[in-house]
Amino acid sequence: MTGNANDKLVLNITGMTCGHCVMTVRKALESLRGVKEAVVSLDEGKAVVTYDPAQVGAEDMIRKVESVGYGAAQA
Ligand SMILES: [Cu+2]
Repeated sequence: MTGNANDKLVLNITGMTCGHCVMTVRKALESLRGVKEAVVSLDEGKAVVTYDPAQVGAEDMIRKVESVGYGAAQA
C-alpha cells in the first residue's frame, strides 16, 4: 500500500433518490484505486471522500460517479 496521505474532498452528487443510489455511488467511489472511504449522504447530496492524492483525483471521482449514472461536481 502507499503512504499516509489522507486528503478529504467533498463532492456534490445529483440524481440520488434512495438508499440504493447512495450505495451505488459509495461503491463506485470506493472501487477507485486510492480512495479509502466514501461517506455519501442522500439528504445533503454529498460525498465526503478520503483519498490518496498521489493515486486519484477529483476528476477521476467525478467521471466514476457519472459512469454509474449520477452527477458529481467538486463542492
Ligand atoms: Cu435510488
